Amino acid sequence: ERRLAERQARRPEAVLERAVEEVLAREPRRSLAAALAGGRRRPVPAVIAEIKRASPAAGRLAGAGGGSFDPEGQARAYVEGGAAALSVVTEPDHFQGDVADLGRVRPLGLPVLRKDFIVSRYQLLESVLAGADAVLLIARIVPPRLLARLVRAAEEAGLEPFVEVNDRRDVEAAVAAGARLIGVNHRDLDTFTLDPGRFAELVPLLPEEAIRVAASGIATPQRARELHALGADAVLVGEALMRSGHPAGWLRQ
Ligand code: IGP
Repeated sequence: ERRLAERQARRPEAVLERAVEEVLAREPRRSLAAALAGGRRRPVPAVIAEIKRASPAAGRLAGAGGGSFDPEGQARAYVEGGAAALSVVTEPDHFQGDVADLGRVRPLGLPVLRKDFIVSRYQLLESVLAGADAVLLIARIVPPRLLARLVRAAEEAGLEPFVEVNDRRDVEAAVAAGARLIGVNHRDLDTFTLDPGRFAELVPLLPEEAIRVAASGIATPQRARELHALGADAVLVGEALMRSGHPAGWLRQ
Protein backbone atom coordinates (compact mmCIF):
# COMPACT_ATOMS: atom_id res chain seq x y z
CA GLU A 1 0.00 0.00 0.00
CA ARG A 2 2.83 2.34 0.84
CA ARG A 3 4.53 1.48 -2.46
CA LEU A 4 1.37 2.35 -4.34
CA ALA A 5 1.13 5.70 -2.56
CA GLU A 6 4.76 6.40 -3.41
CA ARG A 7 4.28 5.51 -7.03
CA GLN A 8 1.28 7.78 -7.30
CA ALA A 9 3.10 10.61 -5.62
CA ARG A 10 5.88 10.29 -8.16
CA ARG A 11 3.63 10.18 -11.21
CA PRO A 12 3.36 13.91 -11.85
CA GLU A 13 7.15 14.08 -11.91
CA ALA A 14 7.31 11.21 -14.39
CA VAL A 15 5.02 13.17 -16.70
CA LEU A 16 7.22 16.22 -16.32
CA GLU A 17 10.33 14.15 -17.01
CA ARG A 18 8.93 12.97 -20.30
CA ALA A 19 8.02 16.53 -21.27
CA VAL A 20 11.54 17.65 -20.35
CA GLU A 21 13.07 15.00 -22.61
CA GLU A 22 10.91 16.14 -25.49
CA VAL A 23 11.81 19.78 -25.00
CA LEU A 24 15.53 19.00 -24.74
CA ALA A 25 15.39 16.94 -27.93
CA ARG A 26 13.61 19.73 -29.77
CA GLU A 27 15.51 22.67 -28.30
CA PRO A 28 18.98 21.83 -27.02
CA ARG A 29 20.11 24.05 -24.14
CA ARG A 30 22.55 26.89 -24.64
CA SER A 31 25.61 26.96 -22.42
CA LEU A 32 25.93 29.88 -20.03
CA ALA A 33 29.39 28.62 -19.04
CA ALA A 34 30.53 28.69 -22.68
CA ALA A 35 29.20 32.23 -23.08
CA LEU A 36 31.22 33.43 -20.07
CA ALA A 37 34.35 31.25 -20.28
CA GLY A 38 37.62 33.10 -20.55
CA GLY A 39 35.99 36.35 -19.49
CA ARG A 40 38.89 37.25 -17.22
CA ARG A 41 41.26 37.41 -20.16
CA ARG A 42 39.01 39.51 -22.38
CA PRO A 43 39.39 43.28 -22.51
CA VAL A 44 35.89 43.85 -21.10
CA PRO A 45 33.78 41.75 -18.75
CA ALA A 46 30.95 39.61 -20.08
CA VAL A 47 27.60 40.88 -18.81
CA ILE A 48 24.66 38.79 -17.69
CA ALA A 49 21.86 41.31 -18.13
CA GLU A 50 18.90 40.86 -15.83
CA ILE A 51 15.21 41.41 -16.30
CA LYS A 52 13.23 42.06 -13.15
CA ARG A 53 9.98 43.84 -12.51
CA ALA A 54 10.69 44.81 -8.93
CA SER A 55 12.86 44.00 -5.96
CA PRO A 56 12.44 44.30 -2.20
CA ALA A 57 15.34 46.77 -2.14
CA ALA A 58 14.32 48.94 -5.09
CA GLY A 59 10.53 48.62 -5.45
CA ARG A 60 9.07 48.66 -8.95
CA LEU A 61 11.41 48.80 -11.94
CA ALA A 62 9.61 49.58 -15.17
CA GLY A 63 12.49 49.12 -17.58
CA ALA A 64 13.45 50.95 -20.74
CA GLY A 65 9.88 51.05 -22.07
CA GLY A 66 9.08 53.77 -19.53
CA GLY A 67 5.59 52.97 -18.30
CA SER A 68 4.73 49.31 -18.76
CA PHE A 69 7.00 46.36 -18.20
CA ASP A 70 8.11 44.80 -21.48
CA PRO A 71 10.46 41.86 -20.94
CA GLU A 72 10.97 41.23 -24.65
CA GLY A 73 11.78 44.84 -25.46
CA GLN A 74 14.14 44.99 -22.51
CA ALA A 75 15.88 41.79 -23.61
CA ARG A 76 16.18 43.09 -27.16
CA ALA A 77 18.02 46.15 -25.85
CA TYR A 78 20.37 43.83 -23.93
CA VAL A 79 21.10 41.81 -27.06
CA GLU A 80 21.72 45.00 -28.99
CA GLY A 81 24.16 46.14 -26.29
CA GLY A 82 26.13 42.91 -26.56
CA ALA A 83 25.07 41.12 -23.36
CA ALA A 84 26.53 37.60 -23.08
CA ALA A 85 23.46 36.13 -21.42
CA LEU A 86 20.09 37.01 -19.92
CA SER A 87 18.97 36.58 -16.33
CA VAL A 88 15.26 36.56 -15.62
CA VAL A 89 13.88 36.92 -12.10
CA THR A 90 10.76 34.76 -11.97
CA GLU A 91 10.06 34.87 -8.22
CA PRO A 92 6.49 36.16 -7.78
CA ASP A 93 6.14 37.21 -4.13
CA HIS A 94 9.09 39.53 -3.56
CA PHE A 95 10.08 40.35 -7.15
CA GLN A 96 6.72 40.25 -8.95
CA GLY A 97 8.33 37.84 -11.39
CA ASP A 98 6.62 35.56 -13.86
CA VAL A 99 7.98 32.21 -15.00
CA ALA A 100 6.49 32.86 -18.45
CA ASP A 101 9.06 35.64 -19.00
CA LEU A 102 11.63 32.89 -19.66
CA GLY A 103 9.73 31.81 -22.76
CA ARG A 104 9.23 35.43 -23.81
CA VAL A 105 12.97 36.14 -24.02
CA ARG A 106 14.21 32.73 -25.11
CA PRO A 107 13.63 33.43 -28.84
CA LEU A 108 16.33 36.13 -28.69
CA GLY A 109 18.99 33.42 -28.73
CA LEU A 110 21.12 34.10 -25.64
CA PRO A 111 21.53 31.64 -22.76
CA VAL A 112 18.78 32.30 -20.21
CA LEU A 113 19.37 32.06 -16.45
CA ARG A 114 16.33 31.61 -14.22
CA LYS A 115 16.52 33.46 -10.90
CA ASP A 116 14.19 32.19 -8.26
CA PHE A 117 14.33 30.42 -4.91
CA ILE A 118 14.89 26.92 -6.22
CA VAL A 119 14.85 24.18 -3.63
CA SER A 120 13.35 21.18 -5.43
CA ARG A 121 13.80 18.93 -8.41
CA TYR A 122 10.25 19.80 -9.47
CA GLN A 123 11.28 23.44 -9.93
CA LEU A 124 14.24 22.32 -12.04
CA LEU A 125 12.05 20.36 -14.43
CA GLU A 126 9.63 23.28 -14.58
CA SER A 127 12.57 25.55 -15.46
CA VAL A 128 13.45 23.50 -18.54
CA LEU A 129 9.85 23.52 -19.72
CA ALA A 130 9.58 27.27 -19.18
CA GLY A 131 12.69 27.96 -21.28
CA ALA A 132 15.68 28.25 -18.95
CA ASP A 133 19.20 27.11 -19.87
CA ALA A 134 20.64 27.67 -16.40
CA VAL A 135 19.22 28.02 -12.89
CA LEU A 136 20.21 30.00 -9.85
CA LEU A 137 20.89 27.96 -6.73
CA ILE A 138 21.44 30.02 -3.59
CA ALA A 139 23.92 28.36 -1.22
CA ARG A 140 22.59 30.37 1.73
CA ILE A 141 19.05 29.00 1.61
CA VAL A 142 19.71 25.25 1.46
CA PRO A 143 21.85 22.89 3.54
CA PRO A 144 25.11 21.88 1.80
CA ARG A 145 23.91 18.36 1.06
CA LEU A 146 20.75 19.58 -0.62
CA LEU A 147 22.80 22.08 -2.59
CA ALA A 148 24.97 19.23 -3.89
CA ARG A 149 21.88 17.25 -4.81
CA LEU A 150 20.33 20.21 -6.61
CA VAL A 151 23.54 20.82 -8.58
CA ARG A 152 23.49 17.22 -9.75
CA ALA A 153 19.74 17.23 -10.43
CA ALA A 154 20.04 20.42 -12.48
CA GLU A 155 22.76 18.87 -14.63
CA GLU A 156 20.70 15.72 -15.06
CA ALA A 157 17.78 17.86 -16.18
CA GLY A 158 19.99 19.46 -18.85
CA LEU A 159 20.45 22.75 -16.98
CA GLU A 160 23.61 24.50 -15.85
CA PRO A 161 23.59 25.32 -12.14
CA PHE A 162 24.73 28.83 -11.21
CA VAL A 163 25.52 28.85 -7.49
CA GLU A 164 25.28 32.13 -5.63
CA VAL A 165 27.46 32.69 -2.57
CA ASN A 166 27.51 35.31 0.18
CA ASP A 167 30.33 34.25 2.46
CA ARG A 168 33.12 31.71 3.03
CA ARG A 169 30.78 29.00 4.21
CA ASP A 170 28.71 29.36 1.05
CA VAL A 171 31.85 29.15 -1.08
CA GLU A 172 32.85 25.91 0.65
CA ALA A 173 29.40 24.46 0.03
CA ALA A 174 29.43 25.57 -3.62
CA VAL A 175 32.85 24.05 -4.24
CA ALA A 176 31.93 20.82 -2.43
CA ALA A 177 28.79 20.64 -4.57
CA GLY A 178 30.92 20.78 -7.71
CA ALA A 179 29.64 24.14 -8.93
CA ARG A 180 31.43 25.42 -12.04
CA LEU A 181 29.55 28.71 -12.28
CA ILE A 182 29.80 30.72 -9.08
CA GLY A 183 28.24 34.11 -8.46
CA VAL A 184 29.37 36.26 -5.56
CA ASN A 185 26.35 38.26 -4.44
CA HIS A 186 27.22 41.62 -2.89
CA ARG A 187 23.75 41.91 -1.40
CA ASP A 188 22.87 40.24 1.88
CA LEU A 189 19.65 38.32 1.36
CA ASP A 190 18.39 38.93 4.90
CA THR A 191 19.09 42.62 5.31
CA PHE A 192 19.23 43.67 1.60
CA THR A 193 22.33 45.71 2.39
CA LEU A 194 25.22 45.80 -0.06
CA ASP A 195 28.77 44.91 0.83
CA PRO A 196 30.78 46.25 -2.12
CA GLY A 197 33.96 44.54 -0.91
CA ARG A 198 32.54 41.05 -1.00
CA PHE A 199 33.78 39.97 -4.42
CA ALA A 200 37.34 41.05 -3.63
CA GLU A 201 37.14 39.24 -0.29
CA LEU A 202 35.86 35.93 -1.66
CA VAL A 203 37.58 35.73 -5.04
CA PRO A 204 40.79 34.17 -3.63
CA LEU A 205 38.69 31.28 -2.32
CA LEU A 206 37.15 30.43 -5.68
CA PRO A 207 38.69 27.61 -7.71
CA GLU A 208 40.79 28.81 -10.66
CA GLU A 209 38.69 26.76 -13.06
CA ALA A 210 35.35 28.08 -11.83
CA ILE A 211 33.64 30.80 -13.82
CA ARG A 212 33.39 33.76 -11.46
CA VAL A 213 30.55 36.21 -11.59
CA ALA A 214 30.17 39.36 -9.52
CA ALA A 215 26.52 40.19 -8.83
CA SER A 216 24.29 42.89 -7.35
CA GLY A 217 24.67 46.60 -6.80
CA ILE A 218 26.77 47.17 -9.91
CA ALA A 219 25.61 50.68 -10.72
CA THR A 220 28.02 51.80 -13.44
CA PRO A 221 30.13 50.35 -16.28
CA GLN A 222 33.21 51.62 -14.40
CA ARG A 223 32.28 49.47 -11.41
CA ALA A 224 31.85 46.48 -13.76
CA ARG A 225 35.36 47.05 -15.09
CA GLU A 226 36.73 47.29 -11.56
CA LEU A 227 35.28 43.88 -10.68
CA HIS A 228 36.64 42.47 -13.94
CA ALA A 229 40.08 43.74 -12.98
CA LEU A 230 39.68 41.95 -9.63
CA GLY A 231 39.15 38.66 -11.47
CA ALA A 232 35.49 38.46 -12.47
CA ASP A 233 34.78 36.66 -15.74
CA ALA A 234 31.39 38.31 -15.83
CA VAL A 235 29.18 40.72 -13.97
CA LEU A 236 25.46 40.33 -13.37
CA VAL A 237 23.54 43.60 -13.59
CA GLY A 238 19.85 44.11 -12.92
CA GLU A 239 18.63 47.31 -11.35
CA ALA A 240 21.04 49.66 -13.16
CA LEU A 241 19.94 48.29 -16.53
CA MET A 242 16.26 48.33 -15.60
CA ARG A 243 16.56 51.97 -14.54
CA SER A 244 18.69 53.06 -17.48
CA GLY A 245 16.73 54.75 -20.23
CA HIS A 246 19.20 53.28 -22.70
CA PRO A 247 20.42 49.84 -21.57
CA ALA A 248 22.18 49.09 -24.87
CA GLY A 249 24.27 52.21 -24.37
CA TRP A 250 25.04 51.26 -20.77
CA LEU A 251 26.26 47.85 -21.93
CA ARG A 252 28.47 49.26 -24.68
CA GLN A 253 30.25 51.73 -22.40
C1 IGP B 1 21.01 41.71 -9.71
P1 IGP B 1 21.12 44.28 -9.07
O1 IGP B 1 21.51 44.97 -7.80
O2 IGP B 1 22.04 44.60 -10.23
O3 IGP B 1 19.70 44.49 -9.45
O4 IGP B 1 21.29 42.70 -8.77
C2 IGP B 1 20.92 40.31 -9.07
O5 IGP B 1 22.17 40.00 -8.50
C3 IGP B 1 19.80 40.24 -8.04
O6 IGP B 1 18.62 40.48 -8.68
C4 IGP B 1 19.72 38.92 -7.30
C5 IGP B 1 18.57 38.12 -7.07
C6 IGP B 1 19.00 37.02 -6.31
C7 IGP B 1 17.24 38.19 -7.43
C8 IGP B 1 20.75 38.30 -6.68
N1 IGP B 1 20.31 37.16 -6.09
C9 IGP B 1 18.12 36.01 -5.89
C10 IGP B 1 16.36 37.18 -7.02
C11 IGP B 1 16.81 36.10 -6.27
